[in-house]
Amino acid sequence: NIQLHRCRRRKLSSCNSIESVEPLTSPSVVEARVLVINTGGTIGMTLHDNVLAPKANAFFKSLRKLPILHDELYAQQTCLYQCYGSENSLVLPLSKDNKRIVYTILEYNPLLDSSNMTTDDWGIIGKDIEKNYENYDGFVILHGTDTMAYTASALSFMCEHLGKPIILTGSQVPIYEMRNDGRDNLLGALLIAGHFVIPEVCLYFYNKLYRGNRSTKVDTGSFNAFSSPNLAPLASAEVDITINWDTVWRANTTAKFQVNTEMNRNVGLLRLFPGITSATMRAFLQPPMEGVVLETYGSGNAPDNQPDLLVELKKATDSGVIIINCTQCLRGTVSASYATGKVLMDAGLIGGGDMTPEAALSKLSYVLAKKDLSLDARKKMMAQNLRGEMSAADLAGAKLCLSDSRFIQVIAKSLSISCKEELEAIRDALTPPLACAAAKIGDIEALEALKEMGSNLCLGDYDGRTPLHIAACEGHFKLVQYLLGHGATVYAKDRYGDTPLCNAVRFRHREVVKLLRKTGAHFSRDELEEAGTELCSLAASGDLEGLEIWSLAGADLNKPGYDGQTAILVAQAVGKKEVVAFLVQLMSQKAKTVFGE
Ligand code: ASN
Repeated sequence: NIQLHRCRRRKLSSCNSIESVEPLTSPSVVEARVLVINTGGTIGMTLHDNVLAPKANAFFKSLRKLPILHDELYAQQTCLYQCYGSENSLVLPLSKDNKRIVYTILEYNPLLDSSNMTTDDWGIIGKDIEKNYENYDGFVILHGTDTMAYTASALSFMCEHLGKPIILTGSQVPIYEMRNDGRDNLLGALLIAGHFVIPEVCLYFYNKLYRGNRSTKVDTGSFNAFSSPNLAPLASAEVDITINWDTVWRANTTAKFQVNTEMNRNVGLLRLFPGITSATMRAFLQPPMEGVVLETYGSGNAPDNQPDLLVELKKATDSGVIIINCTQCLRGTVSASYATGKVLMDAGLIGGGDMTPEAALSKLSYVLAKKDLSLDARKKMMAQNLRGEMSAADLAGAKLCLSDSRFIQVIAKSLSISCKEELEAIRDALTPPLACAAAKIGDIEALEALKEMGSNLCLGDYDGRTPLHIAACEGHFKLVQYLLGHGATVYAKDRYGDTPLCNAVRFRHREVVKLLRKTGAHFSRDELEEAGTELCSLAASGDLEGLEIWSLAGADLNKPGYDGQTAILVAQAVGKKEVVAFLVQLMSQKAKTVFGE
């Protein structure tokens, strides 16, 4: 078992005394890594002079003493501190799915009450995620609740082509108090980030996982402080954690993850109120204002009997200010169904659909920072659904109904099933293995038919192997491309901890390896560590093709094996001159690409 080997290797290589290593409790334990970025918020606050304020350097020490958030025995057995000691790492108790979540805490200085957060702080979080992206399976951001929905929305736009979960959480009561919601919130966020490849910026609070740019703070005094009024939660943590996979947003691209921290600060939120004067409106829309979210009444309405107000709006849009029409109501969408709504469209406002004001504002800030786009292109972008922040226009009728599928109909009939929920249950049980079978033979049409039925092509079979794993094994380049274009994730791990990239390398499909790498696939820290031994053995046997594939997959050709020898030294020792020459050539090619970038 590869994972067992990995765990053992970490134990043996990192402990000073091998005798001190106790046997592993279970050979099938898989470790996931999560980076926790602690930005501040109530979760880590204590009382000073009768008011709550963040307390520095206390969080890690306090979690270390909490058995539900840290298993000290496992940490000792696996020499966790020797491996990651300097990084403030902890490990959760074994999960129901036999996983260990090792998490590392990166604490910001100073810790902030989220009321003090600015656009710059969003950029710092984004850059830290980008820097650490390849070393972790998921990210948890501890954050104050007051502006959490703004940060979640902003990060959802800043993080382009995201493939891993980023989950913001915090609490209403500090984790240091006896009765608090911080422990549950942190635990739930860690479990979801470590177990599920949900490629979204999310917000986890009070047993629910929300899409970050759909959420809003609705309660100052309840543990149930957040709501996602226009989109059902992505997951609920009840007796079991249930993911609503049909709702999960997917990037559908073969582009690599990147963080774009350029944000335009000349944006604002204005809430209409009865009696607002044109002077107030004019003052608000003055330069340097470039983008405004106007919070209107009901389904996007404003007074149509105050022409001076509408004149101010029209003047601003004519001069290039983008104004988005969002509703003041907690739930629902704007539509031009009233005369009082139509006047705003005539004044050049763009309908914000069912976006939250937080999402609309951060989207404006992100879109307005795209200096190379024309005003029209920016306006168009504002009306588009970029990250699942707004519901698509009514697609009713465009999507094939589940019961339209002949195949599902036949099965439903033979099992005497007719209701929607049972049909969906059958679909969800049957389609993952069918999709894997289609991937095996490279049948894109079959996958398309499954997709039309509403199947999720990212789900794995009984071994957690997804269609992308299978296509990567078989080297079906076109199919890999199709799957990546339809939301498949390169970060899916099967029960052995293997990703599609590991599979493509193993079966030596050069082009597939290149495509997966282009999409952002990478070896884990452990796999990169172990690559040295594999490279030495390939060098010893003169396997040039193998060496090339490992190099393409991102392995460092200078990485020493378990005995400190590198592939080139091994090749020299066994007299394989052609291998030495080949390795030298590969290394110089790699150096050129690095410098060329
Ligand atoms: N004022 C706090 C903050 O946003 C509120 C909280 O975290 N519950 O930082």
